[in-house]
Amino acid sequence: MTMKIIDRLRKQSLLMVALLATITMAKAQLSGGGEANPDLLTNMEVLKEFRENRFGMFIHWGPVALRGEEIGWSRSRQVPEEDYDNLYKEFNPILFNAAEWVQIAKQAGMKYIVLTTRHHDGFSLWDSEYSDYDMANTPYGKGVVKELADECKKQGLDFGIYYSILDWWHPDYPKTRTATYYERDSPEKIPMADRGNMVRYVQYMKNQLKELIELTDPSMIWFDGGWEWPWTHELGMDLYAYLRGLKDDMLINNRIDKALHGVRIKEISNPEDYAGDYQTPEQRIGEFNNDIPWETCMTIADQWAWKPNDKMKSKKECIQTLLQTVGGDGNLLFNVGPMLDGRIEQRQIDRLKEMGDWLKVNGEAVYGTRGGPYLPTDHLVSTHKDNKIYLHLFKREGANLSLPFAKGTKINKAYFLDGEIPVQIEQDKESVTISLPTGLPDDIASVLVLELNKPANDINIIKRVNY
Ligand code: JFZ
Repeated sequence: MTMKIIDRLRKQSLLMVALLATITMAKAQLSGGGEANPDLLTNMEVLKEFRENRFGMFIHWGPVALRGEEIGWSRSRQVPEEDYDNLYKEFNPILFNAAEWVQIAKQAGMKYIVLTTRHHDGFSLWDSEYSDYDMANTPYGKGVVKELADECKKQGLDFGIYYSILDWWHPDYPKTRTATYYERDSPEKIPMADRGNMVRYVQYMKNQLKELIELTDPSMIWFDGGWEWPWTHELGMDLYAYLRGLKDDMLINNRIDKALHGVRIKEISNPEDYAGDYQTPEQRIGEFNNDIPWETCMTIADQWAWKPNDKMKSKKECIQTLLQTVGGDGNLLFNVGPMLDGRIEQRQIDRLKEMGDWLKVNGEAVYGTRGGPYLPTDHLVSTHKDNKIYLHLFKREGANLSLPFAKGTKINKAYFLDGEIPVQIEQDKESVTISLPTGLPDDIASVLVLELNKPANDINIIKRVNY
C-alpha cells in the first residue's frame, strides 16, 4: 500500500474524528435561550464546572421560620394571610452567621449554595430598592444575601440565587392564590381588580434580578413558580435573554420557562425549544441522562423551610441518594431550612458532616465524574473519570459480582478506594467477575475502582441492568 494511500487514509480518519467531535459538541451545545433565541446557547464552561461540582446546598429561609410552617404554601392556609404577611416585623435572626453556613456546607462536601432570595410569599431576603417587604424593614434591619454570597466566594464555593416567578403577595401579580381561592388557574375566574399588572410585575422582577446579579455575581439562577397562567413561554425566553445579557457566565435552570414541573425529562419531546440550561427533578432522583444536564433538588427533612422536629433522612438514605444521583449523571441540591434565629439545626449539621466524612474518603469517585457506564440499580451505581470506573456497592449480593464489560478494554487493576485494598478479578471477552470480600469496607457504600488501559468515557453506557 503506497505511502500516498496511507497518508490519505490517515487524513480521512483525522477528518472523521474531527467531524465526530464537532457533532458531539453541537449535540451537547444545549439550547439555553429556547426557540426564540436560537443562537443563545448554554455557557458550556460554567456547565462543566457545575457538573464537576455534583453536590450543593439548597437553603429555604424566611420570616415563616417564626411559625415553623412551609414557606410560601402555608400562606392563607396554616398561617392566615394577615399573620403571614406581618411576620417580617418580628423576624430578627441575630444568630445568622454566613461563615458558619458556608463552613457547614463545606464540611458536608458541598461545592455550591443556592439561597431562596424571594420565595412564593414575595418576601425579599436582601435590602431591595424595589420593595419595602424586605430584610431592611425587619428588626434585623439588613440583608443576608450579599453576606452569604461574599462568604461563598471567600471559602471557594459557587453561589446561586433562587427566585420565585410567582408572588402570591405582590399587588401587581394576579391574585391566583388567596384564602378563598386555590390557584385560580385562569384569568376569567379573577375579578378585574385582582388581575394585577403583569407588564409592571415583569419589570419589577427584572429590576430585582439585576439588583441581585450586581449584588452577588451568581453562578446560577434557580427559578421556580412558573407553572401558573400569568407566566408564559415567551416571557420565559425573554427573561432568559435579558439575564444572559446582564451576565453571560451563568447558568439558569429550566423553571425560567414553562418548565414542565414534575414532568420526566424523557417526556419532553422538544426540550431545546424551552429556555433553561438544566432540568430540575424535585424530591425524586432523576433518571439516568448523560445528555441533558439535570439536578435533583431534595429536602434533608420533609419540609423545605424549617419545621420543629421534622422527620430527617438517615445517614444511609442521604449518602445513597447522592450516589444514585451522580450515578445517573446528575447533581444533587440538598436542602436545609435554617431556624428563626438564623442557626441551622445541630442534627442537620451532624447529618451533613456524615456525608462529608464519606466524601473525604471517596470524593474521587464523585467530583468531576460522569455517571455510568453501568445504569444505577438499588445496590450498585457507577461513575467514571479518566481511565477509572468507580463501582459504588451498597450491598454484597454474593461472593462474586459479574458485570458485562466492553470488548477490547483491559482492566489493569481493581481495588477498594478506601485503603486501596486489591480485589481479585477475572476478565474474559465480554465480562468481568469480581471476587468480593465477605464484608464490604463500608456498609453504606463501598467504592471499587477498575483501572483501565484506556479512558473510561470511551465505554458505552451498558443498558442491561441485571447485575
Ligand atoms: C417548588 C416550590 O413550590 C417549593 O416550595 C420549593 O421551593 C421547591 C424547590 O419547588 O415546589 C414544587 C414545584 C413544582 C411542583 C411541586 C412542588 N410540581 O410541579 O409538581
